[in-house]
Amino acid sequence: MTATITAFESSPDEGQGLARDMPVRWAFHEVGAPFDVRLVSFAEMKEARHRALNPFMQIPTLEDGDLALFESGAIVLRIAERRGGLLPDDPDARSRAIGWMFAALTTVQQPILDRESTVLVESDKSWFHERMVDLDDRVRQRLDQLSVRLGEGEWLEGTFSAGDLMMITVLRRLGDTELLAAYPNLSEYVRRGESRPAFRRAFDGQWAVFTASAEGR
Ligand code: GTB
Repeated sequence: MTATITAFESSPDEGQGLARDMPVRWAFHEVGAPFDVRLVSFAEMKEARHRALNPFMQIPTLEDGDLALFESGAIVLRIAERRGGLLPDDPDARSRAIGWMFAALTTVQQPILDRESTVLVESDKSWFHERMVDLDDRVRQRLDQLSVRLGEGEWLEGTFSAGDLMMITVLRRLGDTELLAAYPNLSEYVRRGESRPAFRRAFDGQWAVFTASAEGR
C-alpha cells in the first residue's frame, strides 16, 4: 500500500515550499518511493481524525500500513531507513548523518524560528529592533559555526544524506535574508540542495497545490 502524507490544503507560505511536508516530499523523491498526499484544511487539522495522527494538530503526518507517524524529522528518518539513498551503510557514518538531522532540527533551527516568530508577531513592540539585534546574532553564531564546518565541502559528510536534506530545509527558512547571503558557502550549499532533481519534484508538488488553491479562491 502506498504511504500517505498530509499537507496544507492552502499553505500560508504561498508556494515557497517552507511548510514541513516539503522535507518529507523531498525524501520520498530522493529514495524513489511513491506516496500520496492528503490535503487538510486548518479546521480538519483540529478534528479527531487528524488529532489521532498528530496530537499537536499539525502537518505533516505519515500513514504507512499500520504506522501513523508525526514530526517531519521522524518521518524523513523512517523513509531514509527503509530505502537506500539517504543514509550511509557504514554504522558510524549513518550515526553522523542522523546527528546532522538532529542538529538541523534543534541547534540550528531554534534561533531561526525564534527570530522568525519575533518578526511575525512582535514587530510592533517598542523593544523590537533591540531584540532583533540579539536574535540576528544568535542566528549568525550558528551560521558561522556551520559555515566553518562545511568549508569548501559539497555536503556535510562527503555524500548527500538525510542530514543535508534537513539542514537545507532549515536554512531555507532564512530565505533571501542578508544573514544567509553573508555566508557564500552556505548559500551555495542551499542552492546545491535546491537543484537536486528530487528537490525540484518535491517543490513542484507543493507548488501545484498552491496554484490549485489560489485558483479556487
Ligand atoms: N516539529 C514539527 C515537524 O517538524 O513536523 C512542526 C510541524 C509544524 O510546524 N507544522 C505546521 C502546522 O501544521 C506547518 S509547517 N501548523 C499549523 C498549526 O500549528 O496550527 C510550519 C510552517 C508554517 C507556515 C510557514 N510559512 O507560511 O512560511 C512555514 C512553515
